[in-house]
Amino acid sequence: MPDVGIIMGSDSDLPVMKESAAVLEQLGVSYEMSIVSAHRTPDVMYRYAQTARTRGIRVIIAGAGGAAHLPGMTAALTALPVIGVPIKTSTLNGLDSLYSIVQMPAGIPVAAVAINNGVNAGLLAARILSVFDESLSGRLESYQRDMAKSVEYKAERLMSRGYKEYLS
Ligand code: RP5
Repeated sequence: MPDVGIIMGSDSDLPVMKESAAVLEQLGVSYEMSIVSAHRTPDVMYRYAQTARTRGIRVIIAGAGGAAHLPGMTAALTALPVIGVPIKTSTLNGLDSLYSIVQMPAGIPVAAVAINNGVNAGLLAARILSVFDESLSGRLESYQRDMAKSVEYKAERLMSRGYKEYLS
């Protein structure tokens, strides 16, 4: 059974949510992906959240846009950690999604990442799982080291070549 359940309100969220899947794949973390809408398929959301733990899921990533109730409602229906991804909307730029996800009432926590930041949702899920998994923790540390190296490489290039050549 996969460790992470990635759900989203619509297939229109997939371009963002695939980034969670991609980083989990890179880190060797198993996941499943599905479309579960709090408004269009509320029964499916109930079933998904209430059976997630017994199916072996340990962390849920839920992406939603607009009146983004999926992460909060999922967190209300399970005690598993839920990470919400606010999807950028065309009308309110994703602020609606962000506020819907982040303004949870006391008692029902949802971790919220930045608007459209599917990568960080995947990384946070992996970090949660790594608390009891030394090998995964090592892979996360190596991910961070690689990231630092790539920034250092860019800094050296910018310093040695100047900004005009760097940008050309
Ligand atoms: C939300 O409504 C979804 O998460 C999506 O971000 C938004 C729009 O959905 P579609 O109309 O594109 O299916 O439930």
